[in-house]
Amino acid sequence: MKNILKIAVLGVLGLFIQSCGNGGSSDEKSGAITSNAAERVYVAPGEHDEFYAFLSGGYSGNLTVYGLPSGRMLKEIPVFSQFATNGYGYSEETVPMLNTSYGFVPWGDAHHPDISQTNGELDGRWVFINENNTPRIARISLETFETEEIIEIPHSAGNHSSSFVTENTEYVVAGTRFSVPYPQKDMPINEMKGNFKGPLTFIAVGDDGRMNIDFQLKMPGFNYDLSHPGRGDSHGWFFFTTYNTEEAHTLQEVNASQNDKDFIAAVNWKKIQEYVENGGGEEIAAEYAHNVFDHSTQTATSTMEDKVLTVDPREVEGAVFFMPTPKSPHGCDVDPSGEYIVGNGKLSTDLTVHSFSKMITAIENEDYEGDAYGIPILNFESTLAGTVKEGGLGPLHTEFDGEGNAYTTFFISSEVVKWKLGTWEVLDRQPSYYSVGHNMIPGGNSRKPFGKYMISMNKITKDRFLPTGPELEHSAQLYDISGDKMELLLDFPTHGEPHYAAGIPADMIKSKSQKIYRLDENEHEYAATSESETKMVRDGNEVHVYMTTVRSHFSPDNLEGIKVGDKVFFHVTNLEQDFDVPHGFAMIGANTSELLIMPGQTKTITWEPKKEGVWPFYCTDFCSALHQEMQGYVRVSGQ
Ligand code: CUK
Ligand code: CUA
Repeated sequence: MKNILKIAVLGVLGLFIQSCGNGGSSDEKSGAITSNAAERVYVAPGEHDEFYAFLSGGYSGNLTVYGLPSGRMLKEIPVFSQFATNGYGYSEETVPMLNTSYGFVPWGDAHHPDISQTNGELDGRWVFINENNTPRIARISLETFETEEIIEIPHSAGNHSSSFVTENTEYVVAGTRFSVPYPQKDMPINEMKGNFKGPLTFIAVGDDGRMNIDFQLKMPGFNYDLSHPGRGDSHGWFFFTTYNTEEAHTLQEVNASQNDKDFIAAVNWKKIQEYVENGGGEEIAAEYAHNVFDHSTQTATSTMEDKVLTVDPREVEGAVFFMPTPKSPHGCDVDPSGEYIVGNGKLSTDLTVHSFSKMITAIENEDYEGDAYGIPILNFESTLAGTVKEGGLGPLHTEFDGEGNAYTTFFISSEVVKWKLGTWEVLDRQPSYYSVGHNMIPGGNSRKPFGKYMISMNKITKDRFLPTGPELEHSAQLYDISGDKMELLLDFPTHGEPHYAAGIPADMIKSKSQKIYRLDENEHEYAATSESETKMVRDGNEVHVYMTTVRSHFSPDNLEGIKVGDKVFFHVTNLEQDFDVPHGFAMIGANTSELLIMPGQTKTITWEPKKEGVWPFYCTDFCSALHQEMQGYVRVSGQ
């Protein structure tokens, strides 16, 4: 019976996807646009947006920065992928950022950005973001808008229920989506049940932002999909949605969802922290890279770590509980008060909301319905705060406006539904174009949401923009949520596949944004901080060129004495100290990218000349009226 229902749901999904491209009348297609929508998203030339929005780039591996309400893209920040625009992941300084225990991995799948918090409110210091494929967490500075640190997550696979932070950024958390042998080993796949684990990793964040893995919780072999921190009274807890609690080794529809309910795992991390501080846990071997970008030397270093502390949740009493939650929950969202934990059961029409205070009472009363995994399973009714009925079909994610309302996305019925916390009554629903994944309200995952705007990040674009062949950018939509009803104001294209996003008032960052690197603070090993320091140094077949660039010449600009078979390092320092005057450097036939060197910065690219001759290089960024004069030659002689 249950499987028939499920097939029906999937049937609806299939029909929906077929129908959404067929358009209908253009009125239906555009949705109800408010008459003065244009004015409300218009940011006059020279004016600035009110909010920054950081959208994950999905399979682009990066993070894109937009202004709201205009929807203008301001920047793409390279994180997990090589980025030819500025040489990230190509330049010698940044190659170590992409080092992993699997070697150099030049690509990633970025899902969930989260801004650092103090007392549960956004503090604008850093954005964290997870890499799903080769498990990693990155930290991006909101002063320089550059990736400062990447830590690999050992023994994890599909780092998806990440990278959310606790109320004072004590931890950034990384949960595994795929359960795996723990530690990895060669074994039959169909013996997975009971033998695979789903490690949840708690990474401590220092005052300077530096990340270090504190402990890894060895959870049963479920899929851990998403997570949210507790806040307010529930600070000290972390909540994770799970699916495939059957531990089926094939997730073909029927196998994976036999259980009517999976769980939200409630983890009392303070208790585990205490346990670990008192010597609890077991150190096990773990190979993982920890990559840090140093701003004074402007160079990244990669260190390979070799162990991790693992904690068996069954050994720490009162640390982990399961709350049964229907229909393979996806998003796990905690409201600003910390009282409500929303499980978005993606194969359901209803939303299940748990109560934190009821959970505590249930734990005190030992109101359990089982402990099949050695972990207490709380009675479903005992933690249930309420159910949002007829929300829609296929709920995925929920955000909050700080006014007692929640906004849930429904993928299958392609809409955003506004409902009231406490009464569970549906207040409004607006279609999305089409099939929305996450939504985001600035501060919507904190104690203090800023409200005003919500964006939906949609999985299917179809007819929203001019056709650009088979491949389209995903569409995002901006809604005004300041009134009773959500008002659709704007469509805008995004980059890659944005999953989640994080938004923050521009004022909280703008004043802190660092504008240039100071030349007198440049401690790069190969910097030439004036033209008098430029030189060419040979060491065997390696040649180091200490080069400077300033409007409108390179120094030195002509190089001789280089041979076929040499490896040439161009260390280029930009002597400019004016804001927004970069220079570029590109070498004919180089099998890396160009460099984009910001004022005061030094960057390095290598070149291995293959052919004799006289070969040009030039500046790629149109930097002055004499930009076209910024060029030079390298004479390459035979061996
Ligand atoms: S997931 Cu993409 S729509 Cu990675 Cu947060 Cu739900
Ligand atoms: Cu320097 Cu163009």
